[in-house]
Amino acid sequence: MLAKHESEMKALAVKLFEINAFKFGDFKMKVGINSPVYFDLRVIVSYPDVLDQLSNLLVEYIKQKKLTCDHVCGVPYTALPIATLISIKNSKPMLVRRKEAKDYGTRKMIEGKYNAGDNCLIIEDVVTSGSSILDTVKDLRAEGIAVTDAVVVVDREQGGAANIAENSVRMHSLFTLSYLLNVLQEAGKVEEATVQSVAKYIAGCQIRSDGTFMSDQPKIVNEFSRTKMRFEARADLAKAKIAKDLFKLMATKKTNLCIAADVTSTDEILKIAEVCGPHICLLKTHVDIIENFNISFVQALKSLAEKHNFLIMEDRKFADIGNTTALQYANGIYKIAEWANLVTVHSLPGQSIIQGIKSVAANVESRGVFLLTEMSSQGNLINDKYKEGTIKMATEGLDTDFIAGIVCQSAECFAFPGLIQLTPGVKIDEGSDNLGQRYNTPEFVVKEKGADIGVVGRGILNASSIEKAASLYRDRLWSAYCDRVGLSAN
Ligand code: 5BU
Repeated sequence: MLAKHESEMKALAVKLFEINAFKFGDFKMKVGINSPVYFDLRVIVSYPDVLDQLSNLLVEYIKQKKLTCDHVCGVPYTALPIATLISIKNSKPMLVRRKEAKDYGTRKMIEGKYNAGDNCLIIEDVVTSGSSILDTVKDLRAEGIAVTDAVVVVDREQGGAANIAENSVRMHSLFTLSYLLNVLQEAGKVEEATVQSVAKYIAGCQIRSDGTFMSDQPKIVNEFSRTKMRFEARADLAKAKIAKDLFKLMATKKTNLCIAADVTSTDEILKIAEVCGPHICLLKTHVDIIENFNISFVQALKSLAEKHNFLIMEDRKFADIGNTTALQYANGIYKIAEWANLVTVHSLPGQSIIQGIKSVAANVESRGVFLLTEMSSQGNLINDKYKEGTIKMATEGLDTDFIAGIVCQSAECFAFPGLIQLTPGVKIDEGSDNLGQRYNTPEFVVKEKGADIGVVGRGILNASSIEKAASLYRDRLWSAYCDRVGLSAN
């Protein structure tokens, strides 16, 4: 720990969280079990200011610890840019360890100029069991290079320090996981419950350097499995402010029903909003099907949203380049940006579509998008590669603070608990319409398919009493959610 630079340390910890260099969720680890916390420091190469700040603090830390060396060597690959900066700032030559020996020329594992007997300081990004450090140490020692110390950015506190100490290497960590968690809690970025869940997991999951667990049967409870978590806890993990708000709204109002107000007159929509308002978390529009759109309609709809505490989503399914989408979102007759809290967006054009919308959003905190990852219609052309790319955009892209959720049909689509799954194609009588729409029951979409919010249009709109139908769908969707997370429905 670097006491002298506490405020910089804290600022960097928060920054790393904000750029998704570490996140909470349900992650598959190398050691074969899932973890509730995941570090991915590879992203820092996209943020030169963060990389610079981090390397400055590491240089200070090395000075404070009085670690002297002839060379520095980063554990491949994530730590390489960090080690490069330390090498330059400390004027210490670098060594590079290959991951595989070349199959031509020299079969050297270590690149750079050195002499047997030189001393090398190891630089690593994140330590779990310490096995990656030990692989690098082995190759350096095979060349006669002495290794006694390793400087790491984050120690996950799962046994790594002890494992490498057994091989006569001292570990010095700039951050420990507990320090990072405390800083995030102090900064109001995560709740105490989240910190406790991670702590419980780490305590129950100590690992040896060969990847086996310390206890015969590690008691690993990952409390961050998306479909098992309650909305309140997921609000804490959400990156987008609007997703946090929607999770909380659902939990307080006890509803995960979105009504698709697919009617063509403003009066009809306002009637739906007035009558069904108390039962819904979200009212979804297709503004371009309205025959008599006008600005006073928008004002009336916004007042009803406030009165009954629901959000408005325009299901516009934007799909153009960033600039055109920005114009479509903010301008024209509808001026969607002014009244829709959320809009749906195709990931097809790539990251730029999100940037376009975000650039003209009325207020980034009260706006956001849902990315379409799967569709309910028969024969749609979305494939696995497209889906993977979409989820990557929602969890690792530059605008995760603007992505509230995913429109999809299955729980397998994504694991991150901070995103909301919105699932259309819901009806008490399953089946299909005559234009390719496919329906599943509220229980099936929530319990089997991972839906957080169920979208119901004609199931309610065609009922003799839309108020009663909305109340019925609300009860069925909410009970299914309660069952799923182990809550009592009342
Ligand atoms: P329905 O009347 O319950 O079939 O209405 C479903 C609504 O959800 C409708 O507004 C569609 O445009 C919307 N929808 C959908 O049905 N399927 C999808 O995959 C997506 C949106 Br994305």
